Amino acid sequence: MIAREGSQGKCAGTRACLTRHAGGVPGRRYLGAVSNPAVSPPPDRAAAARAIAAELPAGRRVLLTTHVNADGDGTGSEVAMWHLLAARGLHPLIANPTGIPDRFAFLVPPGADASTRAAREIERADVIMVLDIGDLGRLGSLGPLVAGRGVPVACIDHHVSPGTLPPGPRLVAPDATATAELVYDMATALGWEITADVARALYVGILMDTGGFRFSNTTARALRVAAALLERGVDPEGIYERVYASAPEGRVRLTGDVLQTLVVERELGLAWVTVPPGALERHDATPDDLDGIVEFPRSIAGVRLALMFRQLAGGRVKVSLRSVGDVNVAVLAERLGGGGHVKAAGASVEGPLATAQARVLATVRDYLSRPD
Ligand SMILES: [Mn+2]
Repeated sequence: MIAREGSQGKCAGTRACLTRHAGGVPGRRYLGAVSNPAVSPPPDRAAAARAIAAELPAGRRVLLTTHVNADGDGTGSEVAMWHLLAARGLHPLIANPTGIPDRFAFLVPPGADASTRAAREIERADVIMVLDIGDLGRLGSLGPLVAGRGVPVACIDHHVSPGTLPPGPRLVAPDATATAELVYDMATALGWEITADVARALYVGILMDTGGFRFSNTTARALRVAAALLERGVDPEGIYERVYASAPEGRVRLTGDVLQTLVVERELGLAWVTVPPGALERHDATPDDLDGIVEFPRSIAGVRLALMFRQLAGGRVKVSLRSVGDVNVAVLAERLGGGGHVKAAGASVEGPLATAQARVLATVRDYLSRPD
Protein backbone atom coordinates (compact mmCIF):
# COMPACT_ATOMS: atom_id res chain seq x y z
CA MET A 1 0.00 0.00 0.00
CA ILE A 2 2.75 2.42 0.91
CA ALA A 3 5.84 2.71 -1.23
CA ARG A 4 8.95 2.23 0.84
CA GLU A 5 12.43 3.43 0.12
CA GLY A 6 15.00 0.71 0.55
CA SER A 7 17.95 2.96 1.16
CA GLN A 8 18.72 6.48 2.26
CA GLY A 9 21.10 9.09 0.95
CA LYS A 10 24.56 8.05 1.94
CA CYS A 11 25.18 10.99 4.26
CA ALA A 12 21.71 10.93 5.85
CA GLY A 13 21.78 11.76 9.50
CA THR A 14 25.48 12.44 9.89
CA ARG A 15 26.58 15.65 11.55
CA ALA A 16 28.69 16.65 8.55
CA CYS A 17 25.68 16.21 6.28
CA LEU A 18 23.38 18.22 8.54
CA THR A 19 25.88 21.06 8.70
CA ARG A 20 26.44 21.05 4.96
CA HIS A 21 22.75 21.09 4.12
CA ALA A 22 21.51 23.51 6.77
CA GLY A 23 20.34 26.63 4.98
CA GLY A 24 21.50 25.14 1.68
CA VAL A 25 21.18 27.33 -1.38
CA PRO A 26 18.84 25.91 -4.02
CA GLY A 27 20.71 24.83 -7.10
CA ARG A 28 24.13 24.77 -5.46
CA ARG A 29 25.97 21.47 -5.66
CA TYR A 30 28.06 20.10 -2.86
CA LEU A 31 31.04 17.95 -3.73
CA GLY A 32 30.57 14.49 -2.26
CA ALA A 33 27.09 15.24 -0.93
CA VAL A 34 23.70 14.14 -2.23
CA SER A 35 22.34 17.03 -4.25
CA ASN A 36 18.94 17.77 -2.81
CA PRO A 37 19.27 21.16 -1.15
CA ALA A 38 16.58 22.86 0.89
CA VAL A 39 13.34 23.64 -0.97
CA SER A 40 13.09 27.41 -0.92
CA PRO A 41 9.94 29.09 0.44
CA PRO A 42 7.76 31.34 -1.77
CA PRO A 43 8.26 35.07 -0.93
CA ASP A 44 4.83 35.48 0.72
CA ARG A 45 5.44 32.54 3.04
CA ALA A 46 8.93 33.85 3.87
CA ALA A 47 7.49 37.28 4.74
CA ALA A 48 4.82 35.68 6.93
CA ALA A 49 7.52 33.59 8.63
CA ARG A 50 9.51 36.74 9.46
CA ALA A 51 6.39 38.39 10.92
CA ILE A 52 5.87 35.41 13.22
CA ALA A 53 9.57 35.32 14.15
CA ALA A 54 9.33 38.98 15.21
CA GLU A 55 7.13 37.78 18.10
CA LEU A 56 9.67 35.16 19.13
CA PRO A 57 12.74 36.69 20.78
CA ALA A 58 14.71 34.34 23.05
CA GLY A 59 13.28 33.82 26.52
CA ARG A 60 9.59 33.97 25.60
CA ARG A 61 7.13 31.34 26.76
CA VAL A 62 5.36 30.04 23.65
CA LEU A 63 2.25 27.91 23.95
CA LEU A 64 1.74 25.61 20.95
CA THR A 65 -1.73 24.21 20.31
CA THR A 66 -3.82 22.50 17.64
CA HIS A 67 -7.37 21.33 16.97
CA VAL A 68 -9.32 18.81 19.07
CA ASN A 69 -8.33 15.21 18.29
CA ALA A 70 -4.88 16.21 17.05
CA ASP A 71 -3.79 14.33 13.92
CA GLY A 72 -0.32 13.58 12.56
CA ASP A 73 -0.02 16.99 10.93
CA GLY A 74 -1.14 18.93 14.01
CA THR A 75 1.10 16.91 16.33
CA GLY A 76 4.07 16.76 13.94
CA SER A 77 3.92 20.51 13.32
CA GLU A 78 3.76 21.24 17.06
CA VAL A 79 6.65 18.93 17.88
CA ALA A 80 8.81 20.33 15.06
CA MET A 81 8.07 23.88 16.23
CA TRP A 82 8.85 22.87 19.84
CA HIS A 83 12.35 21.72 18.77
CA LEU A 84 12.92 24.77 16.56
CA LEU A 85 11.97 27.22 19.32
CA ALA A 86 13.80 25.38 22.12
CA ALA A 87 16.98 25.49 20.00
CA ARG A 88 16.61 29.28 19.80
CA GLY A 89 16.39 29.85 23.53
CA LEU A 90 12.61 30.13 23.83
CA HIS A 91 10.43 28.16 26.25
CA PRO A 92 7.87 26.27 24.14
CA LEU A 93 5.17 23.98 25.51
CA ILE A 94 2.48 21.96 23.75
CA ALA A 95 -1.01 22.29 25.25
CA ASN A 96 -3.87 20.75 23.27
CA PRO A 97 -7.61 20.62 24.01
CA THR A 98 -7.47 16.78 23.79
CA GLY A 99 -4.60 14.36 24.39
CA ILE A 100 -1.99 13.50 21.79
CA PRO A 101 -2.96 10.15 20.19
CA ASP A 102 -0.80 7.21 21.31
CA ARG A 103 0.53 6.52 17.86
CA PHE A 104 2.23 9.93 17.75
CA ALA A 105 3.59 9.79 21.31
CA PHE A 106 7.00 8.63 20.01
CA LEU A 107 7.48 12.10 18.49
CA VAL A 108 6.91 14.06 21.70
CA PRO A 109 10.02 14.94 23.75
CA PRO A 110 9.80 14.30 27.53
CA GLY A 111 8.16 17.25 29.29
CA ALA A 112 7.01 18.95 26.06
CA ASP A 113 3.32 18.06 26.37
CA ALA A 114 1.48 20.15 28.98
CA SER A 115 -2.03 19.38 27.70
CA THR A 116 -3.21 18.17 31.12
CA ARG A 117 -2.57 21.67 32.54
CA ALA A 118 -3.40 23.60 29.37
CA ALA A 119 -5.48 26.32 31.06
CA ARG A 120 -2.69 27.23 33.50
CA GLU A 121 -0.06 27.29 30.74
CA ILE A 122 -2.23 29.54 28.54
CA GLU A 123 -2.26 32.04 31.44
CA ARG A 124 1.56 32.00 31.62
CA ALA A 125 2.25 32.24 27.86
CA ASP A 126 3.81 35.32 26.23
CA VAL A 127 2.77 34.14 22.76
CA ILE A 128 0.25 31.53 21.61
CA MET A 129 0.83 29.67 18.35
CA VAL A 130 -2.11 27.81 16.79
CA LEU A 131 -1.14 25.14 14.26
CA ASP A 132 -3.22 23.29 11.65
CA ILE A 133 -6.42 25.25 12.35
CA GLY A 134 -7.55 28.86 12.02
CA ASP A 135 -10.76 28.80 14.02
CA LEU A 136 -11.31 29.23 17.74
CA GLY A 137 -14.21 26.79 17.61
CA ARG A 138 -11.90 23.86 16.83
CA LEU A 139 -9.82 24.56 19.94
CA GLY A 140 -12.58 23.04 22.08
CA SER A 141 -12.52 24.13 25.72
CA LEU A 142 -9.30 26.12 25.12
CA GLY A 143 -10.98 28.44 22.59
CA PRO A 144 -12.42 30.94 25.12
CA LEU A 145 -9.14 30.97 27.09
CA VAL A 146 -7.10 31.75 23.98
CA ALA A 147 -9.64 34.39 22.90
CA GLY A 148 -9.50 36.16 26.26
CA ARG A 149 -5.77 35.96 26.91
CA GLY A 150 -4.72 39.21 25.21
CA VAL A 151 -1.29 38.03 23.93
CA PRO A 152 -0.34 37.72 20.24
CA VAL A 153 -1.86 34.61 18.67
CA ALA A 154 0.24 33.43 15.72
CA CYS A 155 -1.30 30.96 13.29
CA ILE A 156 0.27 28.49 10.86
CA ASP A 157 -2.36 26.62 8.86
CA HIS A 158 -3.40 25.25 5.46
CA HIS A 159 -7.18 25.05 5.89
CA VAL A 160 -9.80 27.11 4.10
CA SER A 161 -11.53 28.74 7.06
CA PRO A 162 -13.08 32.01 8.22
CA GLY A 163 -10.10 32.56 10.55
CA THR A 164 -11.72 33.55 13.84
CA LEU A 165 -8.56 33.66 15.97
CA PRO A 166 -7.55 36.79 17.93
CA PRO A 167 -5.03 39.14 16.24
CA GLY A 168 -1.50 37.99 15.49
CA PRO A 169 0.82 37.12 12.58
CA ARG A 170 -0.43 34.51 10.11
CA LEU A 171 1.31 31.99 7.88
CA VAL A 172 -1.80 30.59 6.19
CA ALA A 173 -1.66 28.92 2.76
CA PRO A 174 -4.57 26.70 1.66
CA ASP A 175 -2.42 25.49 -1.25
CA ALA A 176 0.09 23.93 1.14
CA THR A 177 -0.03 20.15 1.41
CA ALA A 178 0.17 20.19 5.20
CA THR A 179 0.86 22.58 8.04
CA ALA A 180 4.16 20.70 8.35
CA GLU A 181 5.14 22.01 4.90
CA LEU A 182 4.59 25.56 6.20
CA VAL A 183 6.65 24.91 9.33
CA TYR A 184 9.39 23.64 7.01
CA ASP A 185 9.06 26.87 4.98
CA MET A 186 9.25 28.97 8.12
CA ALA A 187 12.44 27.23 9.28
CA THR A 188 14.15 27.49 5.89
CA ALA A 189 13.06 31.12 5.40
CA LEU A 190 14.63 32.03 8.74
CA GLY A 191 17.72 29.83 8.38
CA TRP A 192 16.70 27.72 11.40
CA GLU A 193 18.40 24.33 11.36
CA ILE A 194 16.21 21.34 10.50
CA THR A 195 17.61 18.71 12.84
CA ALA A 196 16.78 15.02 12.62
CA ASP A 197 14.07 15.47 15.31
CA VAL A 198 12.47 18.36 13.41
CA ALA A 199 12.64 16.44 10.13
CA ARG A 200 10.97 13.35 11.61
CA ALA A 201 8.06 15.33 13.05
CA LEU A 202 7.51 17.26 9.80
CA TYR A 203 7.69 14.06 7.75
CA VAL A 204 4.92 12.51 9.87
CA GLY A 205 2.76 15.60 9.21
CA ILE A 206 3.18 15.41 5.44
CA LEU A 207 2.87 11.61 5.37
CA MET A 208 -0.40 11.59 7.33
CA ASP A 209 -2.06 14.55 5.58
CA THR A 210 -1.38 13.01 2.15
CA GLY A 211 -2.62 9.58 3.28
CA GLY A 212 0.84 8.14 2.70
CA PHE A 213 1.53 10.26 -0.42
CA ARG A 214 -1.69 9.13 -2.16
CA PHE A 215 -4.18 12.02 -1.95
CA SER A 216 -4.57 14.89 -4.42
CA ASN A 217 -2.50 17.16 -2.15
CA THR A 218 0.58 15.03 -2.89
CA THR A 219 2.27 17.81 -4.84
CA ALA A 220 5.71 17.74 -6.43
CA ARG A 221 6.73 20.29 -3.82
CA ALA A 222 5.52 18.10 -0.96
CA LEU A 223 7.66 15.27 -2.31
CA ARG A 224 10.67 17.60 -2.61
CA VAL A 225 10.19 18.69 1.00
CA ALA A 226 9.83 15.04 2.03
CA ALA A 227 13.06 14.25 0.14
CA ALA A 228 14.85 17.09 1.94
CA LEU A 229 13.57 15.70 5.25
CA LEU A 230 14.89 12.22 4.39
CA GLU A 231 18.30 13.75 3.84
CA ARG A 232 18.15 15.10 7.37
CA GLY A 233 17.83 11.65 8.85
CA VAL A 234 14.21 10.47 8.50
CA ASP A 235 13.76 6.68 8.37
CA PRO A 236 10.58 6.19 6.24
CA GLU A 237 10.07 2.51 7.01
CA GLY A 238 10.49 3.05 10.75
CA ILE A 239 7.92 5.86 10.66
CA TYR A 240 5.52 3.78 8.57
CA GLU A 241 5.71 1.04 11.20
CA ARG A 242 5.06 3.51 14.03
CA VAL A 243 2.07 5.33 12.55
CA TYR A 244 0.41 2.77 10.26
CA ALA A 245 1.45 -0.66 11.47
CA SER A 246 1.25 -0.41 15.26
CA ALA A 247 -2.54 -0.48 15.66
CA PRO A 248 -4.11 -1.66 18.89
CA GLU A 249 -6.44 -4.62 18.33
CA GLY A 250 -9.41 -2.40 19.19
CA ARG A 251 -8.80 -0.15 16.17
CA VAL A 252 -9.14 -3.06 13.77
CA ARG A 253 -12.27 -4.41 15.55
CA LEU A 254 -13.75 -0.89 15.59
CA THR A 255 -13.14 -0.65 11.84
CA GLY A 256 -15.07 -3.90 11.44
CA ASP A 257 -18.04 -2.57 13.41
CA VAL A 258 -18.16 0.70 11.47
CA LEU A 259 -17.95 -1.02 8.08
CA GLN A 260 -20.97 -3.19 9.00
CA THR A 261 -23.07 -0.01 8.71
CA LEU A 262 -22.10 0.69 5.08
CA VAL A 263 -24.84 2.05 2.83
CA VAL A 264 -24.23 2.64 -0.89
CA GLU A 265 -26.45 4.63 -3.27
CA ARG A 266 -25.03 3.62 -6.64
CA GLU A 267 -27.06 6.01 -8.79
CA LEU A 268 -25.57 9.04 -7.02
CA GLY A 269 -22.14 7.59 -6.28
CA LEU A 270 -22.76 8.12 -2.58
CA ALA A 271 -21.62 5.86 0.27
CA TRP A 272 -21.64 6.31 4.02
CA VAL A 273 -20.85 4.62 7.29
CA THR A 274 -21.92 5.37 10.84
CA VAL A 275 -19.98 4.81 14.05
CA PRO A 276 -22.34 2.61 16.12
CA PRO A 277 -23.23 4.11 19.52
CA GLY A 278 -20.83 2.89 22.19
CA ALA A 279 -18.38 1.39 19.66
CA LEU A 280 -15.40 3.45 20.84
CA GLU A 281 -15.95 2.42 24.46
CA ARG A 282 -16.58 -1.21 23.51
CA HIS A 283 -13.21 -1.47 21.79
CA ASP A 284 -11.32 0.79 24.21
CA ALA A 285 -10.70 3.06 21.22
CA THR A 286 -10.31 6.83 20.76
CA PRO A 287 -11.53 9.13 17.96
CA ASP A 288 -8.03 8.87 16.45
CA ASP A 289 -8.75 5.19 15.81
CA LEU A 290 -11.48 6.27 13.35
CA ASP A 291 -8.94 8.09 11.20
CA GLY A 292 -8.94 6.61 7.71
CA ILE A 293 -12.08 4.44 8.00
CA VAL A 294 -13.96 6.77 5.63
CA GLU A 295 -11.42 5.75 2.97
CA PHE A 296 -13.15 2.36 2.73
CA PRO A 297 -16.51 3.67 1.45
CA ARG A 298 -14.58 6.11 -0.74
CA SER A 299 -12.63 3.21 -2.28
CA ILE A 300 -15.77 1.58 -3.77
CA ALA A 301 -15.85 1.72 -7.57
CA GLY A 302 -18.22 4.47 -8.75
CA VAL A 303 -18.39 6.28 -5.40
CA ARG A 304 -17.82 10.02 -5.72
CA LEU A 305 -18.64 11.04 -2.18
CA ALA A 306 -18.10 9.14 1.07
CA LEU A 307 -19.33 10.15 4.53
CA MET A 308 -18.80 8.98 8.07
CA PHE A 309 -21.20 9.96 10.85
CA ARG A 310 -20.37 9.94 14.54
CA GLN A 311 -22.42 10.99 17.54
CA LEU A 312 -20.34 13.37 19.73
CA ALA A 313 -20.56 13.48 23.52
CA GLY A 314 -22.27 16.89 23.58
CA GLY A 315 -25.23 15.73 21.46
CA ARG A 316 -23.91 17.03 18.15
CA VAL A 317 -23.00 14.79 15.24
CA LYS A 318 -19.70 14.90 13.40
CA VAL A 319 -19.72 14.19 9.68
CA SER A 320 -16.50 13.55 7.76
CA LEU A 321 -16.64 14.06 3.99
CA ARG A 322 -14.23 12.62 1.40
CA SER A 323 -14.56 12.91 -2.36
CA VAL A 324 -13.24 11.50 -5.61
CA GLY A 325 -12.95 13.49 -8.83
CA ASP A 326 -14.74 16.82 -9.13
CA VAL A 327 -16.97 16.69 -6.03
CA ASN A 328 -15.98 19.66 -3.84
CA VAL A 329 -16.52 18.71 -0.20
CA ALA A 330 -15.20 22.06 1.08
CA VAL A 331 -18.34 23.64 -0.43
CA LEU A 332 -20.58 20.91 0.96
CA ALA A 333 -19.07 21.17 4.43
CA GLU A 334 -19.60 24.93 4.39
CA ARG A 335 -23.31 24.39 3.61
CA LEU A 336 -23.37 22.23 6.74
CA GLY A 337 -21.61 24.83 8.87
CA GLY A 338 -18.14 23.21 8.68
CA GLY A 339 -15.10 23.52 6.45
CA GLY A 340 -11.94 21.89 5.16
CA HIS A 341 -10.32 21.04 1.86
CA VAL A 342 -11.67 20.28 -1.62
CA LYS A 343 -11.40 16.50 -1.15
CA ALA A 344 -11.47 16.17 2.64
CA ALA A 345 -13.69 18.20 4.94
CA GLY A 346 -15.85 17.96 8.03
CA ALA A 347 -18.73 19.53 9.89
CA SER A 348 -20.43 19.23 13.25
CA VAL A 349 -24.22 19.36 12.94
CA GLU A 350 -27.05 19.38 15.44
CA GLY A 351 -28.20 15.95 16.64
CA PRO A 352 -29.65 13.56 17.34
CA LEU A 353 -27.97 11.15 14.95
CA ALA A 354 -31.00 10.20 12.84
CA THR A 355 -32.04 13.85 12.35
CA ALA A 356 -28.50 14.93 11.49
CA GLN A 357 -28.10 12.07 9.05
CA ALA A 358 -31.37 12.88 7.29
CA ARG A 359 -30.42 16.54 6.94
CA VAL A 360 -26.88 15.88 5.72
CA LEU A 361 -27.98 13.20 3.27
CA ALA A 362 -30.65 15.54 1.84
CA THR A 363 -28.00 18.22 1.35
CA VAL A 364 -25.48 15.91 -0.33
CA ARG A 365 -28.07 14.17 -2.54
CA ASP A 366 -29.18 17.58 -3.71
CA TYR A 367 -25.57 18.55 -4.43
CA LEU A 368 -24.78 15.30 -6.26
CA SER A 369 -27.84 15.61 -8.53
CA ARG A 370 -27.22 19.32 -9.21
CA PRO A 371 -23.51 20.03 -8.62
CA ASP A 372 -23.68 23.84 -8.89
MN1 LIG B 1 -3.19 19.45 8.23
